Amino acid sequence: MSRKRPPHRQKQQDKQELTNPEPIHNGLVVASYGAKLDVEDDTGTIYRCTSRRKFGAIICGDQVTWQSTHDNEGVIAGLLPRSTLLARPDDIGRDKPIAANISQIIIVSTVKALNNEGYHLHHNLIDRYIVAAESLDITPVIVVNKYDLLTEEERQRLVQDIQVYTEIGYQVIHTSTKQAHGLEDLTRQLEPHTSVFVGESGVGKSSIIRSLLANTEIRVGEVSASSGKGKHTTTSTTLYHLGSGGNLIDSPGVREFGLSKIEPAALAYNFIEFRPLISLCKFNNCIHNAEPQCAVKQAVDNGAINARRYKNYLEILATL
Ligand SMILES: Nc1nc2c(ncn2[C@@H]2O[C@H](COP(=O)(O)OP(=O)(O)OP(=O)(O)O)[C@@H](O)[C@H]2O)c(=O)[nH]1
Ligand SMILES: [Mg+2]
Ligand SMILES: [Zn+2]
Repeated sequence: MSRKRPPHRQKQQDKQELTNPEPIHNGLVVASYGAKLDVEDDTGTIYRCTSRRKFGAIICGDQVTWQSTHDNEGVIAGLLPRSTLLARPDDIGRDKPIAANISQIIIVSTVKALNNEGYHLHHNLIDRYIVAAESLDITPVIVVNKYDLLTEEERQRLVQDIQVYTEIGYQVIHTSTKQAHGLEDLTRQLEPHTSVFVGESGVGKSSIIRSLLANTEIRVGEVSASSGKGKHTTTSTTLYHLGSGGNLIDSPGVREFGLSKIEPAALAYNFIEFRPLISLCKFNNCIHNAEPQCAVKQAVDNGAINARRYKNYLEILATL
């Protein structure tokens, strides 16, 4: 439900906008805190800007126009069209935008998420983010962090678990911020892009970004071993410039990632290894679930499609 502004106040505001004599600048949103935005101008100076309800949610990565009001403060004058928008449904099913104009999604994962205990790789979450990326027609990259914490046995298991992604054509990079492992490979992958880092809380998104931006101060969690307190979990989405080119967007960790806008019939298309088979199913409206003579299910049965990917497909299908 949206509350309408009383008409006289709206008029006043429009008049104010029309009469603001300040020049209009272009800017890039580098952080958003609800109605307050940090907007960077061409020279790299950041202005704290207020937005207006009529623009809807403006988020990290957005290109805007704005006008100065006071020193280092301003007001948003317009929102430029977006090339891409990553969003997720909030608790009540409304779309909550995460980042705009991204060209790559970095899915950060680890087998040692919270407390560094036990082997745990969240395949379902990885597959959901892959679907989100494919549905935006952008490439996901899978980063598995905290390599330093793994035993030899766990490393071998991880290679097996993650192999399916390299087989279907995705890049997988193993990283450690403690041993500076894999970070050069990752940097090369990031350079031409605006990349959003996503994944569970505690997997090391901010740590990786901090390692890549050695000179920029960003808040990263360190849990004190004695108290377990003092964890700096990321609470707002922030964009950073990579020295060698490219932008990195750090986002708060999630527990789950819901997919909102995907039609059940379109889901299979976002599992890239299913794509060549879709037209071979007997029924052209096949959703590869219970239909007879389904080419996708046949491929699962003969091992050409990974059974876990198919299981996650069915799980996601059930939520749409
Ligand atoms: N051993 C080890 N610990 C790591 C590594 N990377 C990050 N950590 C630790 O993991 C914890 C969480 O790291 P963060 O970078 O805050 O994780 P995050 O993904 O940004 O978490 P949220 O902001 O809550 O989403 C911190 O204590 C880091 O020091 C790594 O490669 N190896
Ligand atoms: Mg973080
Ligand atoms: Zn089918």
